[in-house]
Amino acid sequence: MSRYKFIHTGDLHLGCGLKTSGLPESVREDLRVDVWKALDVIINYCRDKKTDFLFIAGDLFEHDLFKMSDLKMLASYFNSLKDTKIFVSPGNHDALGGLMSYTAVDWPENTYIFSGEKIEEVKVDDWLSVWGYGWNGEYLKELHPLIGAMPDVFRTNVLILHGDAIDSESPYLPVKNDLEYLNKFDYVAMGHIHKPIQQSHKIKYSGSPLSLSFKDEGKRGVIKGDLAKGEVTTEFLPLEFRQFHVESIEIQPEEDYVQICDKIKKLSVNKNRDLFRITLTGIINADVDLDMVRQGVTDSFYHVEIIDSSIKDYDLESLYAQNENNIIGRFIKEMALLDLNDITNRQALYHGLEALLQERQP
Ligand SMILES: [Mn+2]
Repeated sequence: MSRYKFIHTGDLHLGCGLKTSGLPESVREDLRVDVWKALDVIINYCRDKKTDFLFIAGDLFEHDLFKMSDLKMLASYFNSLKDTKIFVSPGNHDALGGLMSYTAVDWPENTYIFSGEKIEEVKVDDWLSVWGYGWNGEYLKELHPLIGAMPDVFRTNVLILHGDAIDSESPYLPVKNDLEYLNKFDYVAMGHIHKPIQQSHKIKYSGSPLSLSFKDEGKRGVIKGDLAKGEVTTEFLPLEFRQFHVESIEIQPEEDYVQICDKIKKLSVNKNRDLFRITLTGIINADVDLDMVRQGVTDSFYHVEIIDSSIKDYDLESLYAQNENNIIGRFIKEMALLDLNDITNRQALYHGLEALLQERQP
């Protein structure tokens, strides 16, 4: 063949616990199901579009949480692809030396797991080579010891690698200073960074195919590409999964409970699917109970977190009348000499009051 189609993915983290995400267990359970759904979508895409190669750049699963039945399920998915050859370069979470490892099951004939001592070449046909390397342990400090044979410039060479092309100090195979070597390949399918990032026109991260935390804002998907002699073209293919949104809203002191709830609800999109973290800023009416606001908006979202960075709007006159002879009263009097229409002065006043009032509480 003179032309091939491929999909490049990685960092699915199948079997992940998401314990550190801070999300409620019901949401984590949905996300764990979503990860398998993402694999299902990718496998079906390869089958429907008659994709020749599936390149998986590591962290396909979590070795310490994955069960034997999960590994067999993965193998059965791979086995269902009759016309696609699958190449896997294991990463730090699915390392060959992990608690659960690729070595524990037999893989179908269409699957190749890179497990050599060095970066290894598979000659696919008379012009195309696919190279890869599988991690054994948790950390890899440098690329140099992994380099064996050099790619033949007269062939078209694809490298699948799990490592860090962004941070040169990373303990996860830093390759930022190895661009001369990486550029010998026509395409480098990278894994480890969860965001889709193009390090250069031929060194690319597909990112994980779905978002799993508020750190993963924005679209996620896979890279689809075409391989021809000496020529690789790629395109990002977004997948439709839950999105995480981080937003902020400025509250005005004149807004009441219903108005504030409505303002928050307006942010909701994909009501039954997406997750929101909304920070409230500005000055909020002291009579509005934020716990009630949280309850009032919860049904408009699949999951919403309201973070309060607002300042309470105090009734200064009555507060002064009650505290004329103590430090609170003196503070209000002092601050009143400043221009209180100025937002910075007002915030200083409210922050100071908040601190003083809290101190006074038993
Ligand atoms: Mn990784």
